[in-house]
Amino acid sequence: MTRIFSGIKPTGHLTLGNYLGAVRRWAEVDQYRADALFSVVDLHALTVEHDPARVRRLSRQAVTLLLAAGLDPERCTLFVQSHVDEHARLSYLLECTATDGELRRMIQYKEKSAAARAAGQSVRVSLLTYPALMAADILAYETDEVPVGDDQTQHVELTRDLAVRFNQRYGHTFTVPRATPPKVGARVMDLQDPTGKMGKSHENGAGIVYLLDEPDVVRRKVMRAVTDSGRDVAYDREGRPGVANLLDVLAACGGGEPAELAGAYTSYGALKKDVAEAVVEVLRPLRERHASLVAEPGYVDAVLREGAERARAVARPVVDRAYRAVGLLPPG
Ligand code: AQP
Repeated sequence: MTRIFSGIKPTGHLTLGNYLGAVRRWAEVDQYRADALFSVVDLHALTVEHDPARVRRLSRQAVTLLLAAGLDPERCTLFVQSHVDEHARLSYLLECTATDGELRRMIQYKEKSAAARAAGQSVRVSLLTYPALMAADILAYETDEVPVGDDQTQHVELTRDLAVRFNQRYGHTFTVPRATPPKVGARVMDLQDPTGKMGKSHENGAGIVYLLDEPDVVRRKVMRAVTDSGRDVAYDREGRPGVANLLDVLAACGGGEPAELAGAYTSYGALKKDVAEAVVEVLRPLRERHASLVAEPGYVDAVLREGAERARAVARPVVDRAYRAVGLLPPG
């Protein structure tokens, strides 16, 4: 059976980008067709300045939202990364497989290290080694497919390179995975800066629709989305990224092809109204289920306990094998 692994970082409140680009497909498709593991990858949230209490709170909220979005613990394994030691154990071996040049070439490292320096902050070593940890997340589970949005495909490519290199050097140890981006919703852009992705850790909340936003907040954000000075509605990602993003979101929420949907509108106002209502409807059941799950903390704890146990049982033999392969003496 195909094995799937994917994760989400507790670096902010989950966004519409997370949902349309990743979580919806995990819930609606992936957990039914494969042996799927999904993780709130909390160690990754420590690679930049962080507030411990916030990371803890956001980790729990992310798990609760994933359940609310439809992940079914009877069908998939849902766990928190730091509950399974094998991720950190394997990450070190992969740091010993990667080169510093490879890690420095990662777009995310370049962007985030530049932003930290510009803000007068130092850059944590873990920001550079982040892709080795991400590779460990994937390779520990003999993963075949990694369903991620476009923004993560470079890291999955590096994971493939590391797996191939490790296997060549030390003997076959890892399955070589591949990224599987969704057909629609692969890259939801920020409503205020449609040339940049809608990312949960980004500063400008006005351009980001959070999954727990009240319907009126969603409407306001969509109605204020940046478009351009043109009047006719056309789908042109390069020339008119704001309008194209709205059409992409409409297609992802309500169906249809963005370019065809454009033909039904003669004004930006009408388009925005329909986008806002489509998003509100997609988020409504999710917000309702989230509210009832918050009232059942014991259930969420039990899901996480069992998820970590199942994940550990898969990862441990793989990571032990990798430790032996590189020449580390097994404990007696
Ligand atoms: N805007 C997006 N459009 C489509 N997919 C997206 N994903 C994230 N943003 C978009 C996908 O959601 C999954 C989990 O993402 P993440 O937690 O790694 O990224 P984030 O929400 O973008 O969080 P950050 O902290 O704000 O991320 P960075 O550091 O990248 O700026 C992934 O499958 C991702 O592709």
